[in-house]
Amino acid sequence: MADCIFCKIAAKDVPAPIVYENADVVAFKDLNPRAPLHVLVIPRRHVERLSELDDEALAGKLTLAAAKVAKDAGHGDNFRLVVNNGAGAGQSVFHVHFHVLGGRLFSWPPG
Ligand code: DGP
Repeated sequence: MADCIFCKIAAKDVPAPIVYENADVVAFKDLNPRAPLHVLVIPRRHVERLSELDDEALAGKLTLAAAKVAKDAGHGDNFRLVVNNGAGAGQSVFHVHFHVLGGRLFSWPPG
């Protein structure tokens, strides 16, 4: 989508520290990290939010890519996966993304 910053990152029109990519997904470091490991995993295809993602295979690929990113960063045993779905849940970029967070302790419930 023309105006989507994450589409531009996936297309490499906007630079970002990409840590993993394959034919379907791209993973890059968050601009405003909230943990020593904070990577965003996105589908190359523009989908606004998780509740609009209807491709089970793609959902699986995003999940497996997130686990791989955590494992490759040395946090495979302890990491948190977060999806903010909708503005009320904290979503600010409307291209679905999984936050992969690791490298510190996390409280529960999340704020
Ligand atoms: P959310 O609030 O769940 O929609 O998270 C959006 C995240 O995207 C936020 O943690 C900051 C990150 N972000 C926004 N713009 C950019 C960007 O241009 N580059 C990178 N690397 N991250 C970005």
